[in-house]
Amino acid sequence: MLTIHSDDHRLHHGAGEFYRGRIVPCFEMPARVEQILASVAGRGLGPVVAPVRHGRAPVERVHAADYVDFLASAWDEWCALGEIGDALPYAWPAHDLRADRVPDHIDGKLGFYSIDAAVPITAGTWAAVQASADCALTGAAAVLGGERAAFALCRPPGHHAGPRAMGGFCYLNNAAIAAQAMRDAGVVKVAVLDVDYHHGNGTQAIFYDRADVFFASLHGDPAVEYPFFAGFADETGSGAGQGCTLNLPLPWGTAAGAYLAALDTGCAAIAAFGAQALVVSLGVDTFAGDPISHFKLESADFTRIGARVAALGLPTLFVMEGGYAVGDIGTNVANVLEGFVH
Ligand code: Q9C
Ligand code: ZN
Repeated sequence: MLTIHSDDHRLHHGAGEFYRGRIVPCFEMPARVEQILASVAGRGLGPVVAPVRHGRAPVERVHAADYVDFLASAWDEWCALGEIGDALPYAWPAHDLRADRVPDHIDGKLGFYSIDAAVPITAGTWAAVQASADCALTGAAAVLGGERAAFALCRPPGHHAGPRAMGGFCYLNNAAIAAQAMRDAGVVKVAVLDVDYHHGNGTQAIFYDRADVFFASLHGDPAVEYPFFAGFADETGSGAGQGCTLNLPLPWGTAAGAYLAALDTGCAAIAAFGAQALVVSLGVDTFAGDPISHFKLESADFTRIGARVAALGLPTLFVMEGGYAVGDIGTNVANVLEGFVH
């Protein structure tokens, strides 16, 4: 299987995030990708290639232009204030506040264009974010060109990023950008299967009212888990997209038995939808050893996930999302890919 990877991910390296009342080192760190790359090479999973630059047009098919402008200029606006730390949001237009105008000040813009504070912007963030989207787009092109499957080793991840907001370590929604590129290349029905531990609120929002892209997600129950405000079972799509969103929230402590049963439900829905291509938002933060998550999958279970996805028989693009047990992340990701191939 082809892997698409760019060293530019290293340009994004946030210093810290809020965790239980303290600022701790970011869980979403460059070492994650280095570990995955080592495992992909060690298992002999196939060639690793650099992404092709695709520019802003395919990005703006799913994100608002003013949001992309914000991401591109945020670091310079932040530095113009003489700041030295990472740019971080701290004020949001929640509930009865004014969400109908974009603030002039960068501190206001950071809140306007985000859903939480887990999105540090550093000097190299925009370059890394673009390279990450290019990995997904290059992977989509490979699958469209006839490859059975490809693995976009994206970092930073993307599935929490909505049409006009960053959040949860995500800036551009790599999986959604890839799915839209498949649609624009003529694939009539595309499915996104999100197996990250967290609900893919951004991907859901992007496709919520559409009948051409099916979104299925298995995740920690948002009643007790980030992102808290999306991912409930009663969110099933709207308008033409009614019935094209499937949320399968699962309780803390979910292990392989219940997880794989839910995965079967998700895969059956994708088959029934009649998808002709598949994008998998591949998070491995469902692992028992993940430091910020509460499922109980073991490394061997990831091989079974890959095998079940392969059984759909669809041209498949894997897009890297979360997973924060850095010592095991390579094994777990390579197990999914190996389970798919074998
Ligand atoms: N500070 C992905 O897995 N909340 N994002 C972290 C600890 C945000 C996870 C709480 C979790 C975002 C792509
Ligand atoms: Zn996650």
